[in-house]
Amino acid sequence: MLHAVTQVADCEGNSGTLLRDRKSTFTTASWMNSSEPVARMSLRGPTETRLTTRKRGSAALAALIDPDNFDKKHAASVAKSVEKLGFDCIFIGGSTLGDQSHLDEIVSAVKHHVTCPVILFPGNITGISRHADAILFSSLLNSTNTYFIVGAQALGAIQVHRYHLEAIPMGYLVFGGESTTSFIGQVRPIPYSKPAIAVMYALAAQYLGMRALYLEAGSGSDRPMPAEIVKAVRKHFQGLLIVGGGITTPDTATRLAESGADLLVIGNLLETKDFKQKLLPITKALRDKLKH
Ligand code: 1GP
Repeated sequence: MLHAVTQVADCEGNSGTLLRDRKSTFTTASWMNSSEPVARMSLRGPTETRLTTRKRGSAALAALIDPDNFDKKHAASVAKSVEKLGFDCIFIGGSTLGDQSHLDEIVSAVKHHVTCPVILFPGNITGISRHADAILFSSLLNSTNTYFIVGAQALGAIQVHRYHLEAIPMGYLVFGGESTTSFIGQVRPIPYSKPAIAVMYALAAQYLGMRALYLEAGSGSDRPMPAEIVKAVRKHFQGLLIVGGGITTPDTATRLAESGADLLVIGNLLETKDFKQKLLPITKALRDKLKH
């Protein structure tokens, strides 16, 4: 077939190629023209490997920093403190984040103060920063809006590709209807009384190739994830099982770890004045469990 090839430039002055034939016009964007090798997604990257190869027996801990509630100095100091307390990684993200330059500042500041992985936990395409070690490339599986299942992901994929970010494919399941995540993500919440529905979604995530699954009770929830749900999902999902929302006590943390969670996420507590005193018994309880 005969094509007329035309060089075009986008608004940043990067050139691309237009291929024309009688019936249709094909365009390639400038970001597609890189000759650098692309990471093979069938292989785990270094951050995912680090999270998945740690000693079993207890859950690891992730500290979630919501850029909307921190400036860079505060974020860096909290991240440094939680790493000292024994946290295994820092998540950075939020449901309402709009300012990407602020996110960049926070991620860079945190990266300079910790040695553990700094992982993006985006609620939308604004949650991507080139300075992170990896991104939870998540699909909000029980959203009613395809934008949160695959639309935002298609748009965000351009930047993930451009920045060579390590992508960790993850299914995201939201329980309870009271959280900001649930409202913004237009979620049809999974009822706590129906572990079978959670398992259905977990299996779907697994068969779709997702290597991580996040069970979300909602930030600040007064009803953290029930042990029954975590146990049922653990029995069926083989990948990295992340649980978060409303974890504020050593009892809740150990109950979720004993139920099979691999990684527990704590966010709200970091925003309180005496967060170190509140976190210490949680890290201690999980460490003690590891010894037994
Ligand atoms: C929210 O699961 C996380 O996405 C953390 O929840 O803020 O309640 O700790 P908390």
